[in-house]
Amino acid sequence: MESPFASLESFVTPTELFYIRNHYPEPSLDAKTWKLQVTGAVKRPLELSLDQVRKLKAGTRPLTLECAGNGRSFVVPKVKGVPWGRGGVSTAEWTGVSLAEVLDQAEVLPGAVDVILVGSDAGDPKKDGQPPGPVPFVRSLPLAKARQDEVMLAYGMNGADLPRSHGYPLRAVVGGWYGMASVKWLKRIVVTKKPYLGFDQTFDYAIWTRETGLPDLTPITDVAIKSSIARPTENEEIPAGKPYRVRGAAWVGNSEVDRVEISTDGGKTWARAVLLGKAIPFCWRLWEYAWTPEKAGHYGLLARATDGRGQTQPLTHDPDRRNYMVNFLRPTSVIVRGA
Ligand SMILES: Nc1nc2c(c(=O)[nH]1)N[C@H]1C(S)=C(S)[C@@H](COP(=O)(O)O)O[C@H]1N2
Ligand SMILES: [Mo]
Repeated sequence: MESPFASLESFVTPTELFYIRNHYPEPSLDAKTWKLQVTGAVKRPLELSLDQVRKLKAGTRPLTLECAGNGRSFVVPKVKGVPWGRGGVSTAEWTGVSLAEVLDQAEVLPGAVDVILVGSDAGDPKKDGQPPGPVPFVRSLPLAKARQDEVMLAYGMNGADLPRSHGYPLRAVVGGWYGMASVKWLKRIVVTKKPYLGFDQTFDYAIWTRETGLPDLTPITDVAIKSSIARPTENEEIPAGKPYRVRGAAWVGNSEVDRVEISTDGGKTWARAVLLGKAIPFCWRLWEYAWTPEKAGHYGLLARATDGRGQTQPLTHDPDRRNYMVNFLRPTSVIVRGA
């Protein structure tokens, strides 16, 4: 389910409007009997009830999640997968413990490299390369990322218990990474001494990189810099000669949004949008731009974000990214009507 990106008004997405991406039927878990197991390369394997998780050092912070397929329907030529428009991105206030805290409780052994997050859901992905039998939804993080404070195990969302569709009773929220790493309905954490190569980070949710010049299959991790226009919407009609509030959001994984620029002439000239509020790590930044179109006609509006490292959005979709990480500049068509 997409979030209605066009109605984006607030920094925090109301829970009922937060996008939902499920691969398999939602498991219905009973918090009274549910347990989180922590096993593998740890000194003290754990089995924690929800109450025990809640007793660990808690925190609340906002984090933005974007599905790796967000914007996929804009890719030309068409690619396979859920045809997301703009609404595969949302922000919530998450309450829970840091994954680092749980790993510390279990005492990770020397030589550990990967932390596997196992969901309670499983099914038939109907994709090439899948292992036989029901495939569980699983994703691993390298130990270094798992220990960052933006990686949480959350039981609360926007001040209430996590709803079932968002992973009740406990989910991972991996700030800065695309949504596939934020495993919902978490049941087991396995620490390993060799990198995990599960279906959801090899056949699925992987791209081609070419650091050596050779195509090298690489699990998707950090969110690429992106700006998205909420208003005007595609083919919206607006009057000439009056100020119009162009608005949207911009976000990036492992950096911060430095600036957002708007072009109303197909990229010939650019003007700075105003970044609203303050920068919050691993969260989107809302922006707006006052535009007074003088002449009637058809316009293509572009919003381009640049991050703190100078990375900006590409002009076209890189086929090495397959059907993921869609952040190329794509104009929103606007019809300006004369007075
Ligand atoms: N167990 C489990 N976790 C999951 C998924 C899933 O299907 N099963 N989908 C992932 C994907 S691809 C995304 S984008 C996010 C979406 O989280 P949301 O549904 O709370 O927005 O959850 C991730 N975690
Ligand atoms: Mo996703």
